[in-house]
Amino acid sequence: MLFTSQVALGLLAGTLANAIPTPQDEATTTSLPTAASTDVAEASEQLAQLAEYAQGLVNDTLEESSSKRKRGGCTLSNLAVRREWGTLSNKQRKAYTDAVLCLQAKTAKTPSSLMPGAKSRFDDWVGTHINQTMTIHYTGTFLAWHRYFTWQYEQALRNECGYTGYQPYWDWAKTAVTGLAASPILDGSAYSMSGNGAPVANQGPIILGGNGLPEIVLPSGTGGGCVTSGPFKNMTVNLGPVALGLPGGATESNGSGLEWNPRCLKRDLTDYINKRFANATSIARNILKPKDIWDFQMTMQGYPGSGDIGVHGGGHYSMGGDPGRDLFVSPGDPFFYLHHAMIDRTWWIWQTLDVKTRTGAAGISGTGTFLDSPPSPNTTLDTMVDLGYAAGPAVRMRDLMSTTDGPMCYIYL
Ligand SMILES: [Cu+2]
Repeated sequence: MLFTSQVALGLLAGTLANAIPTPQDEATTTSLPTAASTDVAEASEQLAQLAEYAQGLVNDTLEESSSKRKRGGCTLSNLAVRREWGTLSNKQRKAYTDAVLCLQAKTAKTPSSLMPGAKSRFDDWVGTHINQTMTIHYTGTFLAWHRYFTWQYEQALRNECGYTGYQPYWDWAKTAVTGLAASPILDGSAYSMSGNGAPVANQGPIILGGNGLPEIVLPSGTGGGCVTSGPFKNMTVNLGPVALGLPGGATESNGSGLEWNPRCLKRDLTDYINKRFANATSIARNILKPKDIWDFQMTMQGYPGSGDIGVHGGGHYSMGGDPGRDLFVSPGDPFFYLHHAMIDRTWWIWQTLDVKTRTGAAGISGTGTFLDSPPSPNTTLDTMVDLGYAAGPAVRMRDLMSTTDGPMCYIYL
């Protein structure tokens, strides 16, 4: 979607002018909420305000510097806008799922000698995530790695499958109100991301933790079986499982997860988890409370021992199923990318509240290993992020700290 810069300026300015009641507030954070409301309706309002602030700030920044970008050349005329699923037309929704099906029908780039189970281009992403799981979660790279991963996936949909839109996102706050299965994103229609799995009776609870971490017991959901409707009802999951949490507390694995293990896509939609860990209040709190990146990313993933799984875990586990409950294989459910776009959007909003600090060296905290075990060097702006056979090139952390000042150029509405 290429516009002349004047048209794009007009379009975006129009959108933002509608969203922001008092233009003089655009450049200041003083009118923004400072603490999350425990009332979810009020918290939703706060989130809308914060998102509008972020949009306004990026708009102003790009407007000022559109003729002399330092890096990347991101301007209002080539800015991609990622939208919430519910705001897309049926045609736009289908264009997205068609592109995902296209990626699943294309041959993998990963050599089968390295990963026999990687059958499709879609699997290249799953395999990369499996291979790197222990160095991209609870690490300094967590947010940036998943930002780049999702962005390259979006690029593949566009460049390899003719998709002309951008990566949509799942607003957890919306489904926490409507219920997952009733939302346009998961209602199982031809214009959804497919819906729940077939109901399985008498499922036990989900038990997280182990490895020395305290247990968290969560209820299972209303599905549990194979997805039966929508675009992904015939989808085959090829890779994994590696660490699949099953109702009742067992964990299932198939060695490294890299062998071919064809099976259906399962989901187990669990509204309780969505409402408890990823409602509007949880999101607003995650944006407003943490003053440094360590607190921000730990709140998001859940401080071990706190009993909280954060909005990141809240999203993954409210989806449930296989590979949804598998930390290693979770990108094998195409819904993963809508979840991680929302993770990225939350980080993006938080970053705009103090751009200089939060997109620079002080915006990184952590090391190269899961909870620093085994101990490893600190992640820095020069740490490389490499997506293996999914997509290149490998880039430095510094290229991933901003969505508009570097190789990427997008915002969220
Ligand atoms: Cu991940």
